[in-house]
Amino acid sequence: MARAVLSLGSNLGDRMAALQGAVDLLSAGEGVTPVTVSPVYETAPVGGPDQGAFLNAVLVVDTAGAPKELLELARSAERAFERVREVRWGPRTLDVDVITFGDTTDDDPELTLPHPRAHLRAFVLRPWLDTDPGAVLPGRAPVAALLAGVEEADTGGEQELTLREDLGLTLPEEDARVG
Ligand code: PH2
Ligand code: MG
Ligand code: MG
Repeated sequence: MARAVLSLGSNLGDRMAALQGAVDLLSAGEGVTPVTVSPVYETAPVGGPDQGAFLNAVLVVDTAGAPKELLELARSAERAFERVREVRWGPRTLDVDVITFGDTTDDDPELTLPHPRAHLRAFVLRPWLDTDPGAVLPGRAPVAALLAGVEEADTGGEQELTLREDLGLTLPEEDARVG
């Protein structure tokens, strides 16, 4: 059993429906037990073309499967929301990224672990820290220290993010889950 951290993002269509749908589909995956879901943040788009604001959150799961099985589950959730990959880092209905898988570090280009840009992104670090104040990014540093560094470096406010207290994601009831 490994604990994995997944980043969820949407900036196209019904953003909350996509994020909650991702939580539901990932939680129903074979061998997957959801642990926690973070608060939802509205975040300025980082990189890519001019595009709308994202909603971002983090889902923590325990999984009995392999990293690439979790990646495939993430992709199937993206497909369920008809994600179309057009422009790299462009607008998307749903993006699900595997951020960490236990303490695994792996430079496999298909699934680099931890996610190669996680340490640079407030939209990953902030919600992750909310789920676990003691979180550590394997091979790097505590998430709290990484987030402080990102905030300090972000003098232009490009990584601005706002807690959306009016929104919330819920984990499925235990007896409604399969696997
Ligand atoms: N995802 C990206 C690129 N830029 N910016 C924000 N705020 N949130 C994202 O989820 C995001 C992004 C590539 O996946
Ligand atoms: Mg991404
Ligand atoms: Mg992705």
